[in-house]
Amino acid sequence: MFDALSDRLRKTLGALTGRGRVTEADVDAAMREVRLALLEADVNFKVVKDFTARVRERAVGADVLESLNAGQQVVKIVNEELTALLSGGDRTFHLAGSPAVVALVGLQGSGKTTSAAKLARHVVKLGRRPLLVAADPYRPAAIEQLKTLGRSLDIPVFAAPPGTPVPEIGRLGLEAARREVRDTVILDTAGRLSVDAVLMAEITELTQVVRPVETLLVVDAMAGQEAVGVAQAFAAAVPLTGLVLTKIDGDARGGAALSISAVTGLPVKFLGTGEKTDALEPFHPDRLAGRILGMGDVLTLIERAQDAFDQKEAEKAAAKFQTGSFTLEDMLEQLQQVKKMGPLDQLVGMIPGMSGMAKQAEESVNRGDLARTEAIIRSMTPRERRDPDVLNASRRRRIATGSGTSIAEVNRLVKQFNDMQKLMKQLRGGRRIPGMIGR
Ligand SMILES: Nc1nc2c(ncn2[C@@H]2O[C@H](COP(=O)(O)OP(=O)(O)OP(=O)(O)O)[C@@H](O)[C@H]2O)c(=O)[nH]1
Ligand SMILES: [Mg+2]
Repeated sequence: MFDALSDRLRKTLGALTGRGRVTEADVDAAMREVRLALLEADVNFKVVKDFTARVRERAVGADVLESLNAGQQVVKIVNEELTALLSGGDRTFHLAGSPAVVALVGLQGSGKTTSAAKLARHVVKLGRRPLLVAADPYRPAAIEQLKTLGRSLDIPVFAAPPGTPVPEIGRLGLEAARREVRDTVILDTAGRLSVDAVLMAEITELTQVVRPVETLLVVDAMAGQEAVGVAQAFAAAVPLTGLVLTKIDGDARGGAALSISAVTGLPVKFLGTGEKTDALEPFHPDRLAGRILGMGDVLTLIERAQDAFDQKEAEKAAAKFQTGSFTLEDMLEQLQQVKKMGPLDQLVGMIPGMSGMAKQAEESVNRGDLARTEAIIRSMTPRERRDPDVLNASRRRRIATGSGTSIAEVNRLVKQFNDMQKLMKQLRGGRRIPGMIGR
């Protein structure tokens, strides 16, 4: 998502930074391009109009245009305003109350049930004991879906007998939470195909009974402009505290999702980035703005790395590197760690100045480069992994066959590894390469 928008904005802004002097006319031309890019990405037209007007006003200010790095300053203003656009409201995820009650509402299929499970997992990480409550009594399959998710996460799910009115389910859910000493209740409510009065009345009544500290509207980021209207209707009927934007991993233009917060004033609290229960990210407007403008997203990258990398293992690997005892076995281990961080093209796209390389990385992934490297190492015996010097022609042929690759590929990997060892030796020799293993 946001790829097309990102491409266009980067091109426009790139032209601006590359220029020695920037005139008011240059700014106007760039803003026309920015406006088109945003409209084409399906951002709400009023939001676009306000946005470009604000950027222009700041950019044509005398001290900007006369400065030596005017182009960069304009880009910085775009970045700041885009961040501000996404920053509406209080983004803190509040968990006050005993139990703290979080209710999820939204249209059918927007991702409520999935997000309920994701949030439950999220609060477990915060050290809490959640209870999931199935407040969608109309479809037995809906209850079953939540139970399955709960089971997979080892989180209890409360469901009331069929026919129980929704507000009563809420009340019973709270009772169950107190009984089972659960400090967080996450309510999964039923969706409708469109906003209707009965649904709104039901949710209003439910929130009056359970008094959620967070009532989050779950919005499918793939939905177009109508999502903005839906959000407004929900906001008018229920005291919403924020938004969860789901399916951010999809390939829709995403502009509508960018508009909802600006139009309703509701903060985006979480992003859903995949179908699995770990695909939930707290929302950081500055990071998303940076990602869209191709400025990378180093903070998210660092967080993911911290999540995926075992600190002890990383230190061990670094130590091995320094003593020159890093083997192919260790390389395989490191490959696993990188894989845990997520798709390589996404990772590369997060590094500033590298988003252009994301495509290359994607191609490399599509060609299966990593997987082939892994297959080659896996086809080696432990001895070969520790000491690639024993790899004669017949061993290499066996490995190529075993891994479904070619002898040329095996040779290339061994050569890469030998080059790396040379580098390790140089490091040991005291010649430090700046920026490598910074310890
Ligand atoms: N790719 C992707 N798929 C998602 C995400 N969130 C939910 N989905 C998928 O969207 C579909 C609907 O999700 P549900 O959680 O069942 O939606 P719901 O709002 O509970 O639906 P109803 O209960 O029928 O109103 C499922 O196939 C989910 O796997 C996400 O962040 N990314
Ligand atoms: Mg559901």
